[in-house]
Amino acid sequence: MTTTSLVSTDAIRDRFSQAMSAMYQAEVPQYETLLALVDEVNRETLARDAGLAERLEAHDELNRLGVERHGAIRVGSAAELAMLRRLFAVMGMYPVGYYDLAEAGVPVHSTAFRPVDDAALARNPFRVFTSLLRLELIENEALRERAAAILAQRDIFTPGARELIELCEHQGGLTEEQAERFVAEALETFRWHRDATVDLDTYEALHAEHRLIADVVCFRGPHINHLTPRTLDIDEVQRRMPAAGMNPKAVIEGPPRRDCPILLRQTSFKALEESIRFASDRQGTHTARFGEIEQRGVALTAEGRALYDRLLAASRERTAGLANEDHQRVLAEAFADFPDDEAVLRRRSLAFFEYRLTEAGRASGPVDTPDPEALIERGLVVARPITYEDFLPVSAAGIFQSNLGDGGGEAYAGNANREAFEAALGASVTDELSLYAERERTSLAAVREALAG
Ligand code: OOG
Ligand code: NI
Repeated sequence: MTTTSLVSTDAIRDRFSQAMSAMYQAEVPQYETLLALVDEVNRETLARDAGLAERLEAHDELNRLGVERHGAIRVGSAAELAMLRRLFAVMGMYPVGYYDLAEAGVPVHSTAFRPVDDAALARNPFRVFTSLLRLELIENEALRERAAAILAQRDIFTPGARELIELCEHQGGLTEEQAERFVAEALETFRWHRDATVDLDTYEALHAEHRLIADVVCFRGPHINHLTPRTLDIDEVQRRMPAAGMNPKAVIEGPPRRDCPILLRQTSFKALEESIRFASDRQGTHTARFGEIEQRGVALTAEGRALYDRLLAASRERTAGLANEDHQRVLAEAFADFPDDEAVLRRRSLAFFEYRLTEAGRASGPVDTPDPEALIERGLVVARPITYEDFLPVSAAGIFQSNLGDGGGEAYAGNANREAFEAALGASVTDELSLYAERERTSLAAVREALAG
């Protein structure tokens, strides 16, 4: 192979996420409004909280604050999902996590394509939550077959994208010029199409079965259905959305506001009704695209996650039907049993931390203990919460459902089927917990080794 230099996967992902953002802002003007609101609230939050501003600056996060954190698409077949896996690999994005949403009445299962190592996450953490329609859950056999037949006829990738993916796989990367073409070609897969591939009657039949089925089956491609910037104050953005002309979903998903944020909090403006031209020239509408915001906290261990799931489940009856302010208040009460102190989260192994030497630690000679808490007490080591980089099935279902109208919530009989998902994907999904555990373990081992003398 020649020594023509190849662009890093991180750089390609960064450019792609920027191109996607520009496209989505042009396609959905209300998303631009959301970005402006998020920016305004972020600025105010930073002005009010100098400590936060300093921490973000120190971790080199300030200049990337405005960069989108994730987006989402839904595809219809194994072939589409498997090709997407190869497309995302060009950008250093790999399938992490398995999410079953059938239980929550959404006939899909999902993964997140995302960067995996620390450096890549720090450079640009852009992820795409990717759902595969589970046609097998459609009971009406004729409709199921019709949907499969329609899907079999489309190719959601451009020939150029296919070529460049193959080239990348053979070459081990893309050159500058190829990367630029790749971004443009890949973007086509995510573009909105005002023309449906089916007639209005077919759309309506699929829509009546489940709105999501119509969304996946009736168009030329899996249009990006939302993008999600990072907010520093999700409660405030939620409050201000109506005045800025947006219709927020009823409640913020995830844990309540806390001193030590955990996992992921999310909310969105609801999907807009957009006009569509159906085959044989009839007009109609389709509701699919929205804008979301997220605020992330520390990743939880299996124990921490079990506690989170338990408290969330226990709060469900009490929060049902409440408007956001009350919902959040009751949720906060329900989470009183979840320690809200970094040291306690660490000592009780509820959350993951990354250990580093302090200056004193670097200057120190050998130490007589490997116990991280003792090392922290002596000022030789600091522990920093590891940010949760993944998604939450209950929250994801809440986001889906806020856009499905009434009656979208009945569970499907089919169970989670990770094997089937992985078979469709053509690869296994990485277990997210193992990634955090590994990062914690490596950091602790390095610190111990340095202090062991
Ligand atoms: C995906 C909804 C889930 C999230 O952030 O949890 C999601 C979709 O609507 O396709 O994006
Ligand atoms: Ni999302």
